[in-house]
Amino acid sequence: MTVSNLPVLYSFRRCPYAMRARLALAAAGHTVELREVVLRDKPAAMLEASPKGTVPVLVQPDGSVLEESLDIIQWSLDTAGAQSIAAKWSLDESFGEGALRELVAESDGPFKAALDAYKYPDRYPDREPEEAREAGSRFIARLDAILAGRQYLTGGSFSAGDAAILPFVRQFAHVDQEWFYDQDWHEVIRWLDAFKASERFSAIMSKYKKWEPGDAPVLFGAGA
Ligand SMILES: N[C@@H](CCC(=O)N[C@@H](CS)C(=O)NCC(=O)O)C(=O)O
Repeated sequence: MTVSNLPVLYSFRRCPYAMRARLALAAAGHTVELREVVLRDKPAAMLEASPKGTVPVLVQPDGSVLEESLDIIQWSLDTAGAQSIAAKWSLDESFGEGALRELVAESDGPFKAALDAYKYPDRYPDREPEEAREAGSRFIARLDAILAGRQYLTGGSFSAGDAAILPFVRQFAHVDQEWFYDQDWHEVIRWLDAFKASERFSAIMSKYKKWEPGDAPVLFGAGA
């Protein structure tokens, strides 16, 4: 396969949406050309493909564009190699696809809003950081209950749900690690710490220099 046949992923290392897209692409066994974006100086080629200007963006060789991280996860699952990981939203009947999607929606909605207000109090003067942390904590407590007795959200295998939610829980934990690790969330702390120590995580957190047109292609994923 030549590089020109590979999808192009516009990505930003620390963006949790881009992180979950990279997690899903890697877990599904895909190889893409990664173009590291600096958000204050987005490349024209990315904006041409996706004028809304958020990362991640996945541009296929035929020119079609996925510009939402959940769509990139879904594409990763739909096209995953048969032998790849838990390439499903759910592997466990007791916590099915609908429930997992609802959990991801809560993560992307109320939890993300609480995370932002807690992490960036100056940007959200109308919301008390303590109240925001409390609201976020309710979601963490919900995850803690789900994770009791399971290694991952849907059972014994890393799933799209773990990929979709973990980068945001990591951000929440990092606002005040001392406080977070002092809470009674043993299951979430175990799940988060195992993720942070995993090969899977280090493989998606490599550092790349900002992409410039004409750069030699940088491959990311299974075939990199
Ligand atoms: N709904 C989008 C959200 C992506 C998003 O907001 N990404 C942020 C970075 S984490 C971004 O690109 N913001 C644009 C900017 O800061 O200019 C998705 O799921 O892909």
